[in-house]
Amino acid sequence: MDYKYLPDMDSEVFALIKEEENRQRNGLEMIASENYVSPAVLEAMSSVFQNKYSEGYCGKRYYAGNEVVDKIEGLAIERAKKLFGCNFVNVQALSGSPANLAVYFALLNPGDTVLGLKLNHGGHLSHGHPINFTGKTYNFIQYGCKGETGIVDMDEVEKLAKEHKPKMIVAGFSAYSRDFDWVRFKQIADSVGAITFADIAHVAGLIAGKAIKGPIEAGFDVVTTTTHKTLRGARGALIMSKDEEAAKKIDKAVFPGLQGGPHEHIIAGIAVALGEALKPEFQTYAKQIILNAQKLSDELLAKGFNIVSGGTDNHLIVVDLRNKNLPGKEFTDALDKAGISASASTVPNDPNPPMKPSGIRLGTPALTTRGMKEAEMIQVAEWISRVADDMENLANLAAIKQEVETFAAKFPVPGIF
Ligand code: DSN
Repeated sequence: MDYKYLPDMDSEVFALIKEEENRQRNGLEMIASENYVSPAVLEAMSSVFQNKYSEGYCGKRYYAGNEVVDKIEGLAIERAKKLFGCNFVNVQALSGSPANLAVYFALLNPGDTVLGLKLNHGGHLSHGHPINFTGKTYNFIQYGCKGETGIVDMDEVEKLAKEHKPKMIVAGFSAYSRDFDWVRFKQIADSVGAITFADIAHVAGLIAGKAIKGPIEAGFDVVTTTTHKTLRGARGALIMSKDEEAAKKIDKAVFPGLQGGPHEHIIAGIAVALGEALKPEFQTYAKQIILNAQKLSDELLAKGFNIVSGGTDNHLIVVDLRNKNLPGKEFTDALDKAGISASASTVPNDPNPPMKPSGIRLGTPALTTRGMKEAEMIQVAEWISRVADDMENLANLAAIKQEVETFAAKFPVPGIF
């Protein structure tokens, strides 16, 4: 971005923005939930929509002066409907957890029984973890992966559904690398009369880019997603639903139930990103993300790393580091010193607690946005392996960081000039 006013008006903030630009440009961003938005998305996010209060929905706002806001929010909604093939969309939820909260608040009563994937098998806090609001408010029963396979045990989902007769089944994840069997989830839910709710935050861009199948075509009732991961938009969320009755309840849950004024400048940035995702180039991007993740997985396997489930169908891999005797958190710290940003992750049936997990999660959406392809993944795997071989050696890490920086300079980051 070109900064015209900040350098003089607030040199302190400007310096920090430049510092963060350098960090993002010089390193390799492999946190699976992160990405780089386009300069057009950045511009829309910093527009004058920031100045407006617009509680309510299109055509029904509490304050005056929302005729243009109605148009931008309406545009975001129409683009989301077209991209995902859904009937109703709410674009006001501030991010993924608030979006999920709105769905529960709209469609459940406290104490209702819900099925969700365990956090340490790849699920999300908002899918019923006991320390989360969701786990404290609803009666979550958690399903997991089958044995050591790293693949969701659909027979267990069916068994738990028949036993507990949940009001809702949540299908979704934040650290899971295999295709979700949306069709079987729907069949199981239908057999016990449960509402189907999918959280596709991680893979929304892959679904939008037609690289993998999604839950809407499988007939799910409600689907939420953040907008800033593989979908590569401003940081917010979409709540998509199939029928009008549910959509009305969800709108009411978001506002006035949980939130006040929506962030219309962010909704403008989401509209721009959805427009980008509707273009054919986005489909090429989505497919390349997966090819890159699969190549990275193959390369790491060849170097003796243990990949949960043996590979990936999406944008991420979870590496079980127990055979390498490397703790996940310390390994991500070492990678960071070598210029590679990743997140520590539990592995299925992890013997260690979430704050000291046995694995790491690596993703390819951000590297793919920079134009990297399979050939570059070979090099990236080589650096990861070199860090693992001599993690305590600061000179080794500094030398890799230097190489990473020279390499990264060849791949521009959108929005950083
Ligand atoms: N923080 C996100 C992730 O990294 O998956 C989920 O909320």
